[in-house]
Amino acid sequence: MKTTEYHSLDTLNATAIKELQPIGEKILAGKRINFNEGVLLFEKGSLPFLGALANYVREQKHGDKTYFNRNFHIEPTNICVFSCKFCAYSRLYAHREEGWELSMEQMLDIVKSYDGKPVTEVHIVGGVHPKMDLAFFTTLLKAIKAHRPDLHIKAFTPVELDYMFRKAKVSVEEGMQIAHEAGLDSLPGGGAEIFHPEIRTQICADKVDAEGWLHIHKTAHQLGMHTNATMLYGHIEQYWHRIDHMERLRQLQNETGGFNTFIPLKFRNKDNDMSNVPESTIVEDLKMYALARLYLDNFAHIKAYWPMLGRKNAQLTLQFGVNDIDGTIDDSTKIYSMAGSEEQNPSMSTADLVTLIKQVNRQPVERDTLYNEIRDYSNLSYDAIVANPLLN
Ligand code: V47
Ligand code: SF4
Repeated sequence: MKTTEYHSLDTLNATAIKELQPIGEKILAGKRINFNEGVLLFEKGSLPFLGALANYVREQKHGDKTYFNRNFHIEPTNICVFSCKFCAYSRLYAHREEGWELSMEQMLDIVKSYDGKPVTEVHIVGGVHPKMDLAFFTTLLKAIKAHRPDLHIKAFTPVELDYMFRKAKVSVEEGMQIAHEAGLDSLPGGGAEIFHPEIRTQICADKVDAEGWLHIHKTAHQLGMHTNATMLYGHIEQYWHRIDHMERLRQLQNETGGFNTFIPLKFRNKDNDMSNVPESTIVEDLKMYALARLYLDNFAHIKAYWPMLGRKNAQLTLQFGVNDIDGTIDDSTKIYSMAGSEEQNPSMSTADLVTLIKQVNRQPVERDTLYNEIRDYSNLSYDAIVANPLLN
């Protein structure tokens, strides 16, 4: 077994971080790192080195604050015209008896089941169903808003929107205007995968490309909407593809400032056409979060999606640049459980989420979708939260 020999602290410094020290100093001075520096950090940065830097940046931006929100998910269907190789969740229309298709009434019933509950957001994302078109979804958006006007609707990835707009024969600008006027408040981050065509053509060749994805987000930003961005990492891509992905996001963010959050999504390999590709280790996962925090200096927030990572790992990410751990969610999210995540029924109460954050000495703060702070839970005990129907 290979062991590292450390003769003194000085040797430790010299061997482990000499090459990376100027990059570290740049970060500590608040300067932006470039593409090559990002790749070098991935290739040569040790986890403690990257973690210390990412934690520094996180604390500069947010102190100990760790955000979560109270939301629920609706997945209208898993029928999909596309066949992304990593997707364990979708079924082709020809095999629709193996999948699900929620009717308008069923989706409204889900919304109504949260009546009186203090959720602030509904997250709606699913497969690309050939019959659920722009007219269907604008009717849904209007019906949700009519029932609960204060609920923030974060819905549809550019993959779904691009298909809807093309089918309705409207431009991206017209389509986004229609959807926004019907009640669409913001866009989630999905469908981004890996932007670079060298990888994208191998894992999801037939859906919207990088330029199309970025154009839809840019159009949303120009309408005053905020959006998220994701990256599906830890499969066949190399480090430079990840940096390329983040570079494209950083450039658009420079232009519009419309992104709220970046969410690295760890590839899970169960029951899909990439099951032969091993999953990344927790060390790689934490490096990814740290690099996201370091490279995306113009993104306010880095989010860990706990249903995919598991609760204990989500706690760890809070030391590696992450300042948001999504929401309470509900057990209807299937895209990860079907691809093998630990969380088969991803649901956590507010009291559980707050405990998870407090256990690692961070400050739990409930936010809305746009990061307006709703409540600081630092001084509320588990029992006090559980006892208060407005909080749990
Ligand atoms: O785009 C699909 C990913 C995404 C797998 O904006 C997989 O707040 C891992 O974007 N292994 C959709 N990931 C989900 C998404 C999302 C999730 C949580 C919060 C937000 C937000 C957005 O799920 C897809 C794809 O990248 N995905 N299959 C898989 N096997
Ligand atoms: Fe369809 Fe989305 Fe699955 Fe791709 S990832 S096959 S677009 S549901």
